[in-house]
Amino acid sequence: MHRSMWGDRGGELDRPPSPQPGAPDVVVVATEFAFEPAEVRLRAGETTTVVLDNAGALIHDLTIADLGFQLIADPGAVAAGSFVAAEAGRFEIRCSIPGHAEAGMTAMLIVAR
Ligand SMILES: [Cu+2]
Repeated sequence: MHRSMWGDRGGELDRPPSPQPGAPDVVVVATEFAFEPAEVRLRAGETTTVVLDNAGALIHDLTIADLGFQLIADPGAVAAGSFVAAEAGRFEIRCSIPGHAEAGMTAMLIVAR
């Protein structure tokens, strides 16, 4: 599957991964400059749908680089996508818009067995 992780923000953005019906939802709210909750817990091997709710005034994304996962939401918009974290571990969640992670837009994904 082709998906640009750090693509050209001025151009057309690629579609996020499709949500899988019936998968549990984790809602993460983005504001300037934080994710709420700051800790997301999942089970390894389960399909999970992550919903990014952008409650801020700027475009934000939710990027889990280690899992090749990214959602992008315009201000006031919601984006959703599903993935399976095959392995247990801790994975950094960041907003990849320049300066946002440094300003506090980071969170932790904790995948348990
Ligand atoms: Cu951001």
